[in-house]
Amino acid sequence: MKLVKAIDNQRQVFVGVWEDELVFPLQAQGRYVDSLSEVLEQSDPVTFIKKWRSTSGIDLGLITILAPIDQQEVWAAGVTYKRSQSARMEESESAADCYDRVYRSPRPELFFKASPHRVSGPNEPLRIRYDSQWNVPEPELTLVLNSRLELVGFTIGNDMSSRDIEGDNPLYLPQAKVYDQCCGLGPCITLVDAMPPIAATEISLTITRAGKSVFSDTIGLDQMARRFDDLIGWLGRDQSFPNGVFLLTGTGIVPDSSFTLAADDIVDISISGIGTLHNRIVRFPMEDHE
Ligand code: DO4
Ligand code: MG
Repeated sequence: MKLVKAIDNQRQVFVGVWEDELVFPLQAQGRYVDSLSEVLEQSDPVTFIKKWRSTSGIDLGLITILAPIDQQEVWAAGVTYKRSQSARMEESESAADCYDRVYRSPRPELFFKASPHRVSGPNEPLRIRYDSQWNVPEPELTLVLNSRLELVGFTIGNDMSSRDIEGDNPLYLPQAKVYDQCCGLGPCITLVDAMPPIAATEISLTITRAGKSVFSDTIGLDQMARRFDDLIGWLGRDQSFPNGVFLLTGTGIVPDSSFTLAADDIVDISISGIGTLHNRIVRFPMEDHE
């Protein structure tokens, strides 16, 4: 089952079940369910959805799909694939050892990625910081956790990253990672039961510039060096998430060091069982910030 958050042309926000070209809104006791948390917090989300799913669907063309988030925080894990470890060691000569050690340590790298207002949904712009010259998208399977830190579903995440800022000094990581429009999420949340076996799940990234593909790659989730339950356990150590939390699980795809994103590039990230997250890249000139 795939859940979306959407808005119709009357500005009504609702949560619905996505099937092919139709979305079936959830209507509980005569009102639209407009928060994903209301579903994700249920002890049995599937029963709740079956009970309140409308019988008539709305054509996808008549609504706008929003980022699948309410008030949740967004966190991310890093250096969970060999490719991320080697790319980071290359970009950060002075601190290469940090990345090697974190790849091997029991304690993973976990960092705060975004509050909801910094998140872009499908078809919304994602940004390159104006003070950075070397940028990449990071396509990441994203865990959807409720306030009890139960894994309820999966979505696609894009952990936009400024490689020159992080490479200059790892203490600049929050600036390389957190800014307006720094994180893509969507297009839907696939509930755990509907996800294909994790060992058969693939993540693909395509970057298109002026109509031509300039980068594409695919990685299997079986290449990830960490387990979901381990990451969730570390994330929940001595901290609570009253609204639930999203956890991006790290990238296994990093373009060669000669590649940087540019304004107007189109980024498509596909993950088996979820779909494709499509975004255009924007960058605002320095003058706009002075
Ligand atoms: O260590 C920096 C960030 C790593 C990261 O975001 C990733 O591996 O995906
Ligand atoms: Mg990342």
